Amino acid sequence: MKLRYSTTSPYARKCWVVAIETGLEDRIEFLVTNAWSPETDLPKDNPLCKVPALITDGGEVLFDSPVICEYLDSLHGGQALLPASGGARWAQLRLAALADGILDAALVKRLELTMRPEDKRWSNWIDRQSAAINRALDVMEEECAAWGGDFLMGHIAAAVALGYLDLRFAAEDWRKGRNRLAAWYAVVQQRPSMVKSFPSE
Ligand SMILES: N[C@@H](CCC(=O)N[C@@H](CS)C(=O)NCC(=O)O)C(=O)O
Repeated sequence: MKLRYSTTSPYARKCWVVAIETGLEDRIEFLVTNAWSPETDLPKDNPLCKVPALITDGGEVLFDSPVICEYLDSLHGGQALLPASGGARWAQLRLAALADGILDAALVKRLELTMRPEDKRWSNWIDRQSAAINRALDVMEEECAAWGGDFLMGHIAAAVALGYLDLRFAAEDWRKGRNRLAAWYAVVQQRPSMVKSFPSE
């Protein structure tokens, strides 16, 4: 398999963490891809021109990150990162969606702040993203005590989202007023999968 990724893409990092956690990393060739380069050939694999994109051994291309993560989870014989059915499955899917929503809002905010000319920025739009991120973090703060020692699909997405906030919005300090979530993250960020996939510019 080949994973088109970038070293700072949190969506790609989720796939990388899943690959390590499931013991599949050695079966994947990692291909650094700059989705923003005008010369990129990424659209031949992903018409949306986004990373990550996974080219399977059969030559099929999978995107986006939740699909790739679930596909990888289907390839190993260990404990499923996404429970097959029941409440546990919905809990992980819901948490993963919450975490991906943080990423989506954070990325919109970052693009607005780094790519759009300053005089064309829309502060209400930026504030709306910040509010969504903060509400989602508050939900995680309320719920994380029940996550226990598991590191399943939703937990991976949550850890990667928090890591991305540290990378791009450190000054906003998501930990403030969220001691339980901060304590949870302090533990999971030390997992070998999180250490190895730590973003590099
Ligand atoms: N929903 C997608 C989001 C992927 C995404 O937005 N990737 C960014 C990099 S972090 C990208 O490639 N952006 C290029 C673009 O939006 O044109 C996923 O989960 O994979």
